[in-house]
Amino acid sequence: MSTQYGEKQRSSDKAVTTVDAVVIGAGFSGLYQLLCLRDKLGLSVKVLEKGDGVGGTWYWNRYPGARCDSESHSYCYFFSRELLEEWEWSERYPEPPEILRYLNHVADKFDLKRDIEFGTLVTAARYDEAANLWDIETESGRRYRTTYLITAVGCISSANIPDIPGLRDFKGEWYHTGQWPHEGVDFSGKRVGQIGTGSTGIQAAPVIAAKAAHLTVFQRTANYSVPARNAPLSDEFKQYVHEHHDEIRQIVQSTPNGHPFRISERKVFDLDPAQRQAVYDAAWEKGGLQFRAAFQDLLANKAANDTAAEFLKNKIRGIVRDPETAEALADIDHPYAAKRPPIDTNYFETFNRDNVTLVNLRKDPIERITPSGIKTREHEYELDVIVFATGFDALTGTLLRLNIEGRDGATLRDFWKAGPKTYLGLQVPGFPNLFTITGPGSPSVLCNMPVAIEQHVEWITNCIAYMREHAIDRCEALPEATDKWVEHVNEAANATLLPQVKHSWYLGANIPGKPRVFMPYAGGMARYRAICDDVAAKGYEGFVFSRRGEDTATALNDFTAATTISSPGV
Ligand code: NA7
Repeated sequence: MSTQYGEKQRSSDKAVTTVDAVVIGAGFSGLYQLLCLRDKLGLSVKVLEKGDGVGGTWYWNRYPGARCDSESHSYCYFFSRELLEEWEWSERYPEPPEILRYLNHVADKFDLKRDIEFGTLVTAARYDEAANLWDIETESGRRYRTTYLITAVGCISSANIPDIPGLRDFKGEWYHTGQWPHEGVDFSGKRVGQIGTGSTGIQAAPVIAAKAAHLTVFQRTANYSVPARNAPLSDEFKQYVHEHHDEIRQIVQSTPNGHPFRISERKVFDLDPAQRQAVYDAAWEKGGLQFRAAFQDLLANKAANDTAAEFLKNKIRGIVRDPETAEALADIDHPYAAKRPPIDTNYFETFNRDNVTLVNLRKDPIERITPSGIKTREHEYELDVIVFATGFDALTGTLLRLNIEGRDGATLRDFWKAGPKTYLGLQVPGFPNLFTITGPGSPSVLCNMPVAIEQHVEWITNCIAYMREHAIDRCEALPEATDKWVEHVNEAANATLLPQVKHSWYLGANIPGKPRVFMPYAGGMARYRAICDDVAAKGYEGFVFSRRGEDTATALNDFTAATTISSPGV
């Protein structure tokens, strides 16, 4: 224990809680991690959660129009047959209140809340090498000591509020969609300005426009969107789900993106233009993220992608009546689905309303926020409310804000200053026994999240179980394995069109000064799962196991040498 920290520790001993594991966050990942460590392994566990309830993303994102864009029957846990059988979703894409009901049901069913400290913001975590324990500080002053520290903080939980001059002087109300007031916002009779046209802005605009006196949408980058075709689930579909849990699980766990549909095996240029048009027409009618599964090569071949892009741009031109607005909305500069592809309910139709205006920031950029609205280079827009649908400091933002210090006081912020480096998205060298659920370098946001989460939680649980069975105190990613994994993450991304979008948050480009590194693993969830299984089967290849008091050079497994990333060819 370092002197400085040791002194602090003694002065507030009473407020220190010691447990086997601390999990940060009580969303999908934190709840399941608690259940696994406590009820399967018998560990003492505390979950530290900033919010006053479970739900993670869904606790915070309650903006108008918020809806999950994974289909409900796949946006759930698959680990418990009983849970699958007793829960019934009501719509194709659930809204936050329904997802929160589901997660509260899970938390109550498995009696999880007694081990969750709500309203607890973690402000720092330091590894104490001599004790092989993590010391965790919280905003309230309460402290925790733990062997295993597991972050379950989600990938899109740190709001990005752009630093536009003048915001402080704005006399109206303003909100970020990811920090939405729980009591809601009344837009009636108000002039609303919405900045941002990502998945969130595209969901929010139609709902805000239906209430507000006027909505002005400030668009920097035009975006594709496919109709979600949300609807209540029919009795027939609910019956199908109840009878096919195993099959649905098998599909979500074997597809590259964890969704309950398979990607077509046909390629775009296998079909003639008329046949292709028929495929796109059918996919448009079906709606949702499934559109990108219409052909197997949409994300690998630019010419193939161009055909989808042109189809979707033509849809915009066909829907939006004002030609100038239609052109600004269809002036999309990146391949379809190379940025996160939104799905919507009447987004483009919203621009046919008399009370909606589109401002094309590429032609007329925002200069500043004034006390009464937003001033672009050429116009001034009087506003009562500004809605920032401006996204998140994704994948790394929340992890860095935890102020994590590993071995020898090295900080995660410093280790990641040129971009995140992890082994399998699960661990970082120099940070023993720290596990990052859906961390950068894992499929995370490129996958239906609960599917990625279940795999990570189970892998971490098995790893900790293995350590305990073999009296191993410490697990740490090897630097060589980490470098190879980072290389592999880059290769996987470069085999797709994804890194070609220079302004994508997958690359960190939405945050000024953030290193431009492609962060999620684009090699597919099924392949990733097989790689992780293989690593574990080989005695946790690429990780080093050691006992307290021993250094990593006397590792208990055989993998101190550089390892190769096995590619099981799935
Ligand atoms: P996104 O996808 O990051 O979208 C943010 C939007 O805000 C996007 O249109 C940005 O334009 C825009 N933006 C950001 N900063 C500015 C400034 N300074 N000026 C103008 N416009 C700006 O976030 P979402 O919340 O929509 O979606 C995040 C994920 O949440 C989504 O993938 C789902 O998984 C759920 P840009 O494209 O950067 O030019």
